[in-house]
Amino acid sequence: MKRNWRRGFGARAAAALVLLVAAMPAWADFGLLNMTEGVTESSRQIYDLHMRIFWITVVIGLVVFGAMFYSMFRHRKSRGVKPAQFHHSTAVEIVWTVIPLIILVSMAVPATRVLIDLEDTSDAEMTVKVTGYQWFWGYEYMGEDVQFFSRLDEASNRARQLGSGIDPSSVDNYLQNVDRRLVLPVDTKIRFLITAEDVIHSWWVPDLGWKKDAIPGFVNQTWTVIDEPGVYRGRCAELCGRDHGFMPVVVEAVAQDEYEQWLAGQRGDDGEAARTAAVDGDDAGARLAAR
Ligand SMILES: [Cu+2]
Repeated sequence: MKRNWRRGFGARAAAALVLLVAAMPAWADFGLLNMTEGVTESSRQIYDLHMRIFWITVVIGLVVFGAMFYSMFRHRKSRGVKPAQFHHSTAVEIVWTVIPLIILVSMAVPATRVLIDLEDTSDAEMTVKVTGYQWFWGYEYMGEDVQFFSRLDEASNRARQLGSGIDPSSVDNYLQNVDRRLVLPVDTKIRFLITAEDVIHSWWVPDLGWKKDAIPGFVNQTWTVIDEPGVYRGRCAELCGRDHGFMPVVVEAVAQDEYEQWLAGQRGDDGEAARTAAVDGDDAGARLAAR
């Protein structure tokens, strides 16, 4: 009877394994759940760090739970196994001190390297000051005489109102769009000075890598070099108040000459045209109209 049960268990375990392997193609979408690799050197470094630590924890999990379940199965009372009576082993003490130490060092060294790199704002070619307000962002291109506010776009803002009757799924980039984008050049080391006017906010565009707190009275700094032109969306990552969910960040990375052109245009008309321009969706026409 006992032998049958064991054979049955083996068969069930094998069936479970087959099912698991059969379900593997569905794991192809794992990337959707995972962190983004982003479009900057720092975001890739952070991603690599994340994957390295993820796999270390997977291996630890397999070893620890594997030993645990093996022991529970193999040394169970019904098999007549008698518990060992020893209570001290110098060898085990040494092993379970040294192994975690090696694991910790192998995580701490690359993590520290990345952290130090993220703080290194030296040799920046331009500086943008980011200020968090309740509930929108202010951007100032230092030394360029260009500054503006970036608020939730009108379409999202209308749809989010109670009883608006507008289906949010009909709004392009609902709650992830702004009236004025932060336009930045690619292949340029950009320093960000990040602060806030009222409460603590946090400026975060996942594709750029880090998120940085915007704290009243403090100026945090960080930097980026964006590799590819594109539109990168983010949000305030701090619970800053009632409308926290309505202060998205939209960064538009463009080629250097396009950026120069845009900057010149902004300097030229510090007036109504720029202030009232609205960007709806991603289509190029609306983008150009907004510039
Ligand atoms: Cu905020």
